[in-house]
Amino acid sequence: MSTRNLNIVFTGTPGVGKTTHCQELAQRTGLHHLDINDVVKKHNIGESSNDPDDPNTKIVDEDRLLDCIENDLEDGGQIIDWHACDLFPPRLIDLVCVVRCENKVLYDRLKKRGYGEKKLQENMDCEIMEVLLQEAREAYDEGMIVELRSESTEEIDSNVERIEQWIKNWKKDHGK
Ligand code: DAT
Repeated sequence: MSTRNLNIVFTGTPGVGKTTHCQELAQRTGLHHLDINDVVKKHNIGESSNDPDDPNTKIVDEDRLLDCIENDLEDGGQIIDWHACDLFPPRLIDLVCVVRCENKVLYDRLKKRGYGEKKLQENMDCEIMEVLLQEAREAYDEGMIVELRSESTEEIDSNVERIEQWIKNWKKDHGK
């Protein structure tokens, strides 16, 4: 059996609430919030897209990204925060949380973030078409995937409590 600590992925369309959940969960459990945006910046592994409507979006070389985080994942104890999930090797992942949000609420959040109309529509389509949920289902066993709704602050609390309990059980089962 693997001796590493557990790793959890939080994935979902931008704006659904991944970072908010990861920060809260890291604070409560002492696990490390591995924000992939920070890794991309730190190691300078994002190429600017050529899209004039979307100059801030970076295209990330996933092989280089994995090289940067592989040791952290091998050690475990990571709460991974990223809008994609299928690049993380299943043998290093214990739970995949797909954060979801109702269309109207998501639209308002992305508008507040200053997204232009095209980027906004692309992300709305991504949520409506359940792109990240499908990606998770194609990459991981169904039993490892949890869908979490994130429209209200009460939902953040109950989601975090639920995952915290899951972590406690995992640790007990793995003698940690
Ligand atoms: P993501 O990391 O998926 O891009 P985020 O955590 O930065 O999303 O959240 C985007 C914004 O929405 C941020 O202002 C916090 C707010 N938010 C997220 N989930 C929420 C919830 N369940 N209740 C209230 N606000 C929420």
